[in-house]
Amino acid sequence: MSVRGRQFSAKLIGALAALMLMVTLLPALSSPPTREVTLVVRGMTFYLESDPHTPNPVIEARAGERIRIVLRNQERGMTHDFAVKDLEAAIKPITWNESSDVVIDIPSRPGTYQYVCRPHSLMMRGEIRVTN
Ligand SMILES: [Cu+2]
Repeated sequence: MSVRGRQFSAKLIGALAALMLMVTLLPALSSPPTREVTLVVRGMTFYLESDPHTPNPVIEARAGERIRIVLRNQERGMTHDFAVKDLEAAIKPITWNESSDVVIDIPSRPGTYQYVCRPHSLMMRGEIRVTN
């Protein structure tokens, strides 16, 4: 192959292509897998989608893991959001039947972090509990 009069071997081009593929794939391979946790809001209360009977549940997380919080607002006429101030994570306010999400990198040390719905933080609050 010839580019601007220079000769490039097929071997070199193959090696460059392989290198570019690695650079593209490396971030996906090196980042931790993301676990999805879905929170549903109804009656001014958070519920885990997997446990619809426990209000404002404790969200269990492992130190260093990456979670995606998916928020689903099932309360007609009310706007809700989600925020974990100490982890600088937030989902903007959403209305009925809307969903949104945020990815949170859980700290590498055990601890407890409060999550809230900011407009209704007195009623809608729970904890993310981080364990090893
Ligand atoms: Cu709310």
